[in-house]
Amino acid sequence: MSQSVTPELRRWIIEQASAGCTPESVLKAMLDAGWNAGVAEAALERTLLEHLSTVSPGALAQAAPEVREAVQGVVGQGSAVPVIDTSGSPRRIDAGDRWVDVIAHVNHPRVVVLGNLLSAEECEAIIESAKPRLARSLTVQTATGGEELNPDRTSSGMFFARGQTPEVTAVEQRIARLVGWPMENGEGLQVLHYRPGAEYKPHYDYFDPNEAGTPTILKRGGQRVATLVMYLNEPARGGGTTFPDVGLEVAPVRGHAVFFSYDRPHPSTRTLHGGAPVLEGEKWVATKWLREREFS
Ligand code: PD2
Ligand code: ZN
Repeated sequence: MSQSVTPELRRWIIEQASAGCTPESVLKAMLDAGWNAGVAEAALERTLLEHLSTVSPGALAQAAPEVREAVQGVVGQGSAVPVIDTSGSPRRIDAGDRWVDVIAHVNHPRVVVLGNLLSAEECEAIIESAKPRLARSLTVQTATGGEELNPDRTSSGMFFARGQTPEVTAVEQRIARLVGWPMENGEGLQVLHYRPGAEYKPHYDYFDPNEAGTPTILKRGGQRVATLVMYLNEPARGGGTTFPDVGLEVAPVRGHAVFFSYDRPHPSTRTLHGGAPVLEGEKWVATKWLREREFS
Protein backbone atom coordinates (compact mmCIF):
# COMPACT_ATOMS: atom_id res chain seq x y z
CA MET A 1 0.00 0.00 0.00
CA SER A 2 1.03 3.63 -0.48
CA GLN A 3 2.42 5.15 2.72
CA SER A 4 1.88 8.80 1.83
CA VAL A 5 -0.01 11.01 4.26
CA THR A 6 -2.90 12.32 2.15
CA PRO A 7 -5.35 15.10 3.13
CA GLU A 8 -7.98 12.33 3.45
CA LEU A 9 -5.85 10.51 6.01
CA ARG A 10 -5.29 13.74 7.96
CA ARG A 11 -9.03 14.40 7.96
CA TRP A 12 -9.71 10.86 9.17
CA ILE A 13 -7.18 11.21 12.02
CA ILE A 14 -8.77 14.49 13.14
CA GLU A 15 -12.29 13.00 12.92
CA GLN A 16 -11.27 10.02 15.06
CA ALA A 17 -9.63 12.26 17.66
CA SER A 18 -12.60 14.68 17.69
CA ALA A 19 -14.94 11.72 18.23
CA GLY A 20 -13.03 10.92 21.41
CA CYS A 21 -10.74 8.11 20.20
CA THR A 22 -7.40 8.08 21.99
CA PRO A 23 -4.20 8.57 19.92
CA GLU A 24 -3.26 4.99 20.88
CA SER A 25 -6.46 3.58 19.37
CA VAL A 26 -6.04 5.65 16.18
CA LEU A 27 -2.46 4.39 15.91
CA LYS A 28 -3.60 0.80 16.40
CA ALA A 29 -6.18 1.21 13.61
CA MET A 30 -3.45 2.54 11.30
CA LEU A 31 -1.08 -0.34 12.14
CA ASP A 32 -3.92 -2.85 11.59
CA ALA A 33 -4.51 -1.24 8.19
CA GLY A 34 -0.88 -1.96 7.25
CA TRP A 35 0.85 1.34 8.02
CA ASN A 36 4.56 1.33 8.82
CA ALA A 37 4.87 2.14 12.55
CA GLY A 38 7.32 5.04 12.10
CA VAL A 39 5.29 6.68 9.34
CA ALA A 40 2.02 6.20 11.25
CA GLU A 41 3.41 7.66 14.49
CA ALA A 42 4.91 10.67 12.68
CA ALA A 43 1.68 11.27 10.72
CA LEU A 44 -0.46 11.02 13.84
CA GLU A 45 1.74 13.24 15.95
CA ARG A 46 2.14 15.88 13.30
CA THR A 47 -1.52 15.95 12.33
CA LEU A 48 -2.82 16.17 15.89
CA LEU A 49 -0.34 18.80 16.97
CA GLU A 50 -0.92 20.90 13.87
CA HIS A 51 -4.65 20.63 14.41
CA LEU A 52 -4.41 21.53 18.08
CA SER A 53 -2.24 24.57 17.42
CA THR A 54 -4.60 25.78 14.66
CA VAL A 55 -7.97 25.24 16.31
CA SER A 56 -7.00 26.05 19.85
CA PRO A 57 -3.95 28.24 20.41
CA GLY A 58 -5.41 28.97 23.86
CA ALA A 59 -5.29 25.29 24.77
CA LEU A 60 -1.69 25.21 23.66
CA ALA A 61 -0.84 28.21 25.84
CA GLN A 62 -2.30 26.40 28.85
CA ALA A 63 -0.43 23.18 28.15
CA ALA A 64 2.50 22.15 30.32
CA PRO A 65 5.79 23.75 29.19
CA GLU A 66 7.20 20.43 27.98
CA VAL A 67 4.05 19.76 25.90
CA ARG A 68 4.15 23.29 24.46
CA GLU A 69 7.82 22.85 23.59
CA ALA A 70 7.13 19.51 21.92
CA VAL A 71 4.30 21.03 19.85
CA GLN A 72 6.45 23.98 18.82
CA GLY A 73 9.26 21.55 17.98
CA VAL A 74 6.99 19.82 15.50
CA VAL A 75 4.81 22.56 14.05
CA GLY A 76 6.82 25.70 14.79
CA GLN A 77 9.29 27.29 12.42
CA GLY A 78 12.10 24.94 11.57
CA SER A 79 15.69 26.09 11.04
CA ALA A 80 16.92 27.23 7.67
CA VAL A 81 18.62 24.29 5.93
CA PRO A 82 20.89 23.75 2.94
CA VAL A 83 18.79 23.41 -0.21
CA ILE A 84 19.23 21.68 -3.55
CA ASP A 85 16.68 23.34 -5.80
CA THR A 86 14.94 20.64 -7.84
CA SER A 87 11.90 22.76 -8.72
CA GLY A 88 11.50 22.63 -12.49
CA SER A 89 12.95 19.09 -12.43
CA PRO A 90 16.46 19.85 -13.71
CA ARG A 91 18.52 16.95 -15.12
CA ARG A 92 21.79 18.55 -13.99
CA ILE A 93 22.83 21.26 -11.52
CA ASP A 94 25.85 23.54 -11.82
CA ALA A 95 28.12 22.94 -8.81
CA GLY A 96 30.83 25.38 -9.94
CA ASP A 97 33.59 23.14 -11.29
CA ARG A 98 31.24 20.31 -12.29
CA TRP A 99 27.67 19.55 -13.42
CA VAL A 100 25.97 17.17 -11.01
CA ASP A 101 23.17 14.83 -12.15
CA VAL A 102 19.82 14.78 -10.34
CA ILE A 103 18.73 11.14 -10.18
CA ALA A 104 15.78 11.24 -7.77
CA HIS A 105 14.22 13.57 -5.20
CA VAL A 106 11.62 13.34 -2.45
CA ASN A 107 10.15 16.16 -0.35
CA HIS A 108 9.26 14.48 2.96
CA PRO A 109 11.84 13.41 3.99
CA ARG A 110 13.81 15.88 1.90
CA VAL A 111 16.16 13.56 0.01
CA VAL A 112 18.03 14.17 -3.26
CA VAL A 113 20.02 11.41 -4.99
CA LEU A 114 22.89 12.83 -7.07
CA GLY A 115 25.14 11.37 -9.75
CA ASN A 116 28.56 12.51 -10.94
CA LEU A 117 29.26 14.51 -7.77
CA LEU A 118 32.81 13.10 -7.56
CA SER A 119 35.12 11.85 -10.32
CA ALA A 120 36.57 8.32 -10.11
CA GLU A 121 40.01 9.91 -9.54
CA GLU A 122 38.73 11.98 -6.61
CA CYS A 123 37.11 8.90 -5.07
CA GLU A 124 40.38 6.94 -5.36
CA ALA A 125 42.49 9.78 -3.98
CA ILE A 126 40.21 10.24 -0.97
CA ILE A 127 40.23 6.47 -0.21
CA GLU A 128 44.04 6.31 -0.49
CA SER A 129 44.64 9.29 1.81
CA ALA A 130 42.13 7.94 4.36
CA LYS A 131 43.50 4.36 4.47
CA PRO A 132 46.52 4.92 6.74
CA ARG A 133 44.38 6.67 9.36
CA LEU A 134 41.39 4.31 9.66
CA ALA A 135 40.23 3.18 13.10
CA ARG A 136 37.05 1.44 14.33
CA SER A 137 34.26 4.04 14.02
CA LEU A 138 33.13 5.98 17.05
CA THR A 139 29.88 7.87 17.43
CA VAL A 140 29.21 11.02 19.38
CA GLN A 141 27.99 10.06 22.85
CA THR A 142 25.08 12.41 23.36
CA ALA A 143 24.84 11.61 27.06
CA THR A 144 28.20 13.29 27.73
CA GLY A 145 29.26 14.99 24.48
CA GLY A 146 32.25 12.62 24.18
CA GLU A 147 32.78 9.71 21.75
CA GLU A 148 32.18 5.98 22.17
CA LEU A 149 32.47 2.64 20.35
CA ASN A 150 29.03 1.83 19.01
CA PRO A 151 28.01 -1.78 18.24
CA ASP A 152 25.41 -0.44 15.75
CA ARG A 153 28.24 0.86 13.62
CA THR A 154 30.68 -1.83 12.51
CA SER A 155 32.66 0.23 9.98
CA SER A 156 36.13 1.78 10.34
CA GLY A 157 36.52 5.48 9.84
CA MET A 158 38.53 8.68 10.05
CA PHE A 159 37.97 12.43 9.78
CA PHE A 160 39.82 14.85 7.52
CA ALA A 161 40.24 18.44 8.66
CA ARG A 162 38.46 20.86 6.32
CA GLY A 163 40.71 21.49 3.32
CA GLN A 164 43.20 18.80 4.34
CA THR A 165 43.98 17.55 0.81
CA PRO A 166 43.43 19.14 -2.63
CA GLU A 167 40.64 16.62 -3.40
CA VAL A 168 38.93 17.24 -0.06
CA THR A 169 39.04 21.00 -0.72
CA ALA A 170 37.59 20.62 -4.23
CA VAL A 171 34.73 18.44 -2.95
CA GLU A 172 33.99 20.82 -0.06
CA GLN A 173 33.81 23.82 -2.39
CA ARG A 174 31.56 21.89 -4.79
CA ILE A 175 29.18 20.88 -1.98
CA ALA A 176 29.00 24.47 -0.65
CA ARG A 177 28.01 25.72 -4.10
CA LEU A 178 25.56 22.85 -4.72
CA VAL A 179 23.56 23.29 -1.50
CA GLY A 180 24.07 27.04 -0.99
CA TRP A 181 25.62 26.67 2.45
CA PRO A 182 28.95 28.11 3.69
CA MET A 183 31.90 25.71 3.59
CA GLU A 184 32.74 26.86 7.15
CA ASN A 185 29.47 25.33 8.43
CA GLY A 186 30.61 21.86 7.38
CA GLU A 187 32.24 19.36 9.72
CA GLY A 188 35.46 17.79 8.43
CA LEU A 189 34.84 15.06 5.85
CA GLN A 190 34.38 11.64 7.44
CA VAL A 191 35.46 8.51 5.50
CA LEU A 192 33.95 5.13 6.42
CA HIS A 193 35.06 1.67 5.29
CA TYR A 194 32.67 -1.29 5.57
CA ARG A 195 33.82 -4.92 5.15
CA PRO A 196 31.34 -7.73 4.33
CA GLY A 197 28.73 -7.90 7.09
CA ALA A 198 29.48 -4.38 8.36
CA GLU A 199 26.57 -1.97 8.66
CA TYR A 200 25.34 1.21 10.28
CA LYS A 201 21.97 0.57 11.95
CA PRO A 202 19.21 3.19 11.42
CA HIS A 203 19.73 6.43 13.32
CA TYR A 204 19.20 10.18 13.05
CA ASP A 205 22.20 12.40 12.31
CA TYR A 206 20.92 15.36 14.40
CA PHE A 207 21.80 15.50 18.08
CA ASP A 208 18.95 14.49 20.39
CA PRO A 209 17.85 17.64 22.28
CA ASN A 210 16.83 15.47 25.25
CA GLU A 211 20.33 14.10 25.85
CA ALA A 212 22.44 15.71 28.57
CA GLY A 213 25.56 16.07 26.41
CA THR A 214 23.82 17.84 23.52
CA PRO A 215 24.29 21.46 24.72
CA THR A 216 28.08 20.85 24.79
CA ILE A 217 28.04 19.41 21.26
CA LEU A 218 25.93 22.31 19.95
CA LYS A 219 28.53 24.88 21.09
CA ARG A 220 30.53 24.01 17.96
CA GLY A 221 28.25 25.29 15.20
CA GLY A 222 24.76 24.41 16.47
CA GLN A 223 22.68 21.50 15.19
CA ARG A 224 23.39 19.39 12.16
CA VAL A 225 20.83 20.37 9.51
CA ALA A 226 21.84 18.24 6.51
CA THR A 227 23.92 15.22 5.51
CA LEU A 228 25.59 14.22 2.26
CA VAL A 229 26.73 10.59 2.01
CA MET A 230 29.06 10.17 -0.99
CA TYR A 231 29.87 6.74 -2.42
CA LEU A 232 33.58 6.28 -3.18
CA ASN A 233 33.32 2.74 -4.58
CA GLU A 234 30.73 0.05 -5.32
CA PRO A 235 30.16 -3.06 -3.18
CA ALA A 236 29.03 -5.97 -5.40
CA ARG A 237 25.86 -6.47 -3.26
CA GLY A 238 24.30 -4.73 -0.27
CA GLY A 239 25.50 -1.56 1.46
CA GLY A 240 22.67 0.72 0.31
CA THR A 241 21.64 3.74 2.37
CA THR A 242 18.14 3.06 3.68
CA PHE A 243 15.33 5.35 4.88
CA PRO A 244 13.07 2.88 6.74
CA ASP A 245 10.20 5.33 7.35
CA VAL A 246 9.61 5.67 3.62
CA GLY A 247 10.95 2.35 2.30
CA LEU A 248 13.71 4.00 0.28
CA GLU A 249 17.11 2.40 -0.44
CA VAL A 250 19.79 4.31 -2.32
CA ALA A 251 22.28 2.09 -4.15
CA PRO A 252 25.97 2.84 -3.53
CA VAL A 253 27.38 3.80 -6.94
CA ARG A 254 30.84 5.33 -7.23
CA GLY A 255 30.69 9.13 -7.54
CA HIS A 256 27.00 9.25 -6.57
CA ALA A 257 25.69 10.74 -3.32
CA VAL A 258 22.54 11.02 -1.24
CA PHE A 259 21.69 14.40 0.31
CA PHE A 260 19.08 14.80 3.03
CA SER A 261 18.14 17.77 5.22
CA TYR A 262 16.23 18.11 8.49
CA ASP A 263 14.90 21.48 9.64
CA ARG A 264 14.38 20.35 13.24
CA PRO A 265 15.91 17.63 15.42
CA HIS A 266 12.73 15.54 15.38
CA PRO A 267 11.58 12.18 13.94
CA SER A 268 8.79 14.04 12.07
CA THR A 269 11.52 14.92 9.52
CA ARG A 270 11.44 11.18 8.62
CA THR A 271 15.22 11.22 8.23
CA LEU A 272 15.79 7.94 10.06
CA HIS A 273 18.43 6.27 7.87
CA GLY A 274 21.02 3.51 7.98
CA GLY A 275 23.76 1.77 6.03
CA ALA A 276 22.49 -1.72 5.10
CA PRO A 277 24.92 -4.63 5.65
CA VAL A 278 27.48 -5.10 2.91
CA LEU A 279 26.71 -8.56 1.44
CA GLU A 280 29.60 -8.90 -0.99
CA GLY A 281 32.67 -6.75 -1.59
CA GLU A 282 33.50 -3.67 0.46
CA LYS A 283 32.05 -0.20 0.73
CA TRP A 284 33.73 3.19 1.07
CA VAL A 285 31.77 6.39 1.73
CA ALA A 286 32.57 9.96 2.66
CA THR A 287 30.03 11.82 4.82
CA LYS A 288 29.72 15.60 5.05
CA TRP A 289 27.55 16.90 7.88
CA LEU A 290 26.39 20.50 7.70
CA ARG A 291 25.75 22.59 10.81
CA GLU A 292 23.56 25.66 11.36
CA ARG A 293 26.57 27.92 11.91
CA GLU A 294 30.35 27.92 11.49
CA PHE A 295 31.85 24.66 12.79
CA SER A 296 35.21 25.36 14.44
O1 PD2 B 1 27.29 4.54 4.81
C1 PD2 B 1 26.10 4.84 4.80
O2 PD2 B 1 25.34 4.46 3.89
C2 PD2 B 1 25.58 5.67 5.92
C3 PD2 B 1 24.32 5.41 6.36
C4 PD2 B 1 23.85 6.16 7.43
C5 PD2 B 1 26.33 6.66 6.51
C6 PD2 B 1 25.76 7.39 7.55
N1 PD2 B 1 24.53 7.15 7.99
C7 PD2 B 1 26.47 8.47 8.23
O3 PD2 B 1 27.67 8.64 7.96
O4 PD2 B 1 25.82 9.20 9.03
ZN1 ZN C 1 23.86 8.80 9.36
